[in-house]
Amino acid sequence: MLWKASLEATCFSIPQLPPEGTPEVAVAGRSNVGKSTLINALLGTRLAHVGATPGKTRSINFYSVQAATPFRLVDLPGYGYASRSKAERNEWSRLVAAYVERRKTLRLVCHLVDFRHGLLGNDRALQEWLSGCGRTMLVVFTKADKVARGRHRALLQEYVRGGLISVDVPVITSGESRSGVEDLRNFIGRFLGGMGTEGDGPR
Ligand SMILES: Nc1nc2c(ncn2[C@@H]2O[C@H](COP(=O)(O)OP(=O)(O)O)[C@@H](O)[C@H]2O)c(=O)[nH]1
Ligand SMILES: [Mg+2]
Repeated sequence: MLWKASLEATCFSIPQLPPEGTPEVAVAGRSNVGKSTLINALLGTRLAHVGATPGKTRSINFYSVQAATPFRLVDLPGYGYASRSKAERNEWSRLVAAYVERRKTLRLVCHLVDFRHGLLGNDRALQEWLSGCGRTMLVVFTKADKVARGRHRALLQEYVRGGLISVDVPVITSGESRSGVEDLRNFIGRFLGGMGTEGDGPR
């Protein structure tokens, strides 16, 4: 099923966050992991800005998505961009922490990880933090077009054995070739559709 989406809000500070409403699916990952590219592929638009220079997005962007279960896709600013100033990093963590730790309508966090590299130190830190907050996450590998097709299975197994937290088998995607994008769209649709009125996950 096709989704229709529009940019609902761009927030640089806590008071700018839109009121809690429809369920939210957030997308998180290191700067340059391919977050904007994947969001555009998922939504079938060019709403998200694909950057040549990493670490530019400091805002949380909310996309309102019309689907079988309407929801908001939430673009969290990327982390791990070292040359940012300390003050800027603090501002980042305050805003993201306020959102991730307190948002009642946040149902799922898609954790984007570069398929070529697997989980790096700060990816593991993110996973621990999210699970400590009781958040449900799904690992989504990106840039799969950069890895030979024949290696996908073994590499996925290697990453899973190396330890990762994911509510289901990680989805392998490429925003560039669009492979896996439909699988992710279907997963999100099923996940949101399967939620009880209490907001429970599907399984
Ligand atoms: N080969 C390839 N390059 C990608 C893919 N997704 C993103 N990129 C490139 O990676 C860079 C960062 O992408 P962007 O979506 O802005 O990453 P973000 O910082 O996580 O939002 C850009 O140069 C993109 O063209 C992908 O699936 N395959
Ligand atoms: Mg981006």
